[in-house]
Amino acid sequence: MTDDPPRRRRDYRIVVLGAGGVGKSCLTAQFVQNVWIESYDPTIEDSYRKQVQVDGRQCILEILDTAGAEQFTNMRELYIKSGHGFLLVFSITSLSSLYELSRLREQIIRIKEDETIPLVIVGNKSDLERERVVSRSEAFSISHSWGNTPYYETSARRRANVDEVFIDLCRQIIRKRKIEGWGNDDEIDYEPDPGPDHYHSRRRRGRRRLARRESRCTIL
Ligand SMILES: Nc1nc2c(ncn2[C@@H]2O[C@H](COP(=O)(O)OP(=O)(O)OP(=O)(O)O)[C@@H](O)[C@H]2O)c(=O)[nH]1
Ligand SMILES: [Mg+2]
Repeated sequence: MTDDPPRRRRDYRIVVLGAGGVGKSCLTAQFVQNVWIESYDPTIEDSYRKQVQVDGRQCILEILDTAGAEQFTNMRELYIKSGHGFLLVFSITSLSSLYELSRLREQIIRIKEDETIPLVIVGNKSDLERERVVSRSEAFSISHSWGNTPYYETSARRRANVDEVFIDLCRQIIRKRKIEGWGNDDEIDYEPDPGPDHYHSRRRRGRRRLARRESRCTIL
């Protein structure tokens, strides 16, 4: 496996992948900062840091929001190498965006040399039911063929199931670390807590520079 131990045992590097325009940035912005973004500004690369509590355990999530547009995907291999878990996002209004996920999953398995990498399939834009072209059964059959990879339908617009997809992924990472004996996750950190959320962005225009603010997501 190429999965390096993290600097801190409770660092969870989450990579958000999927075709252009499916809503990766909107989902990430809703999760990290509770904001809805109406306009479309293709991402080059954005990274966020957020502290969350999962089943009573404090976790630091490093979230990498990646580019769907082909011209910006040259860094993808590097992102995949460093990721501990992946959100594979498609839009329920685009069949080709669903098919793109198979290619991405194959790439992840090849690069990580591991078929048990934490993954969540995300069918976004569930508010656009009238424009749906991907049926739930079609998405579930892909989830089934991938060994029952969790499948969620989300709406970044309505903030539906947004926390759930990130937290599911964290739980999978925690479970995998326990199974693979990455030590006791409850041991002390190697580094001091980074404090409030951090944000780093590379984009063509600086339009979507979101305010830094301390936010937490607590799952009760
Ligand atoms: N109706 C609806 N529109 C959405 C939803 N999520 C995103 N959008 C819209 O879809 C467009 C693209 O969203 P982004 O989040 O920028 O898409 P992306 O996947 O990050 O695209 P790239 O950065 O190019 O890879 C924007 O205009 C959003 O407002 C959703 O859940 N519902
Ligand atoms: Mg984006």
